[in-house]
Amino acid sequence: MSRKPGNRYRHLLAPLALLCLSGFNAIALAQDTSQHIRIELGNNRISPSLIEVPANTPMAIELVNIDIVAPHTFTVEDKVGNLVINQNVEAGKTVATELPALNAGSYTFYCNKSLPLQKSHQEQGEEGTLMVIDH
Ligand SMILES: [Cu+2]
Repeated sequence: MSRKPGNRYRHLLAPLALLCLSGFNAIALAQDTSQHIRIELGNNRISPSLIEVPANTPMAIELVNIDIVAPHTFTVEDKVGNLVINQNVEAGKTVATELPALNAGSYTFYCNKSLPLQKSHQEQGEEGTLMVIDH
């Protein structure tokens, strides 16, 4: 049986590509407003789970709901519990919006959906950390 050496790892390429596409890179860094941040909602997570943005700078964000059934939200509260953003995204849809300028600090982002008698989406893993950094 002969095997071409070049084909040896071909079976690994598709899974690797999928990992990359699925936001396996867990950190999004945005240096300035010329960039926008793509954020995926669904499958019991929000990806990337760590997002870093500059302080006092509104940032364009693209919210992609990769779930084909359920709506999800991208929700951020400030330190006293006021909503900074609470954007709903229907199943399979993408919403382009803006993360408002924020003071430096660490914020939690999460999905605020929940169904009766089930853990909330946040409790199921749909959350992450937004680091707002002074420059
Ligand atoms: Cu959700």
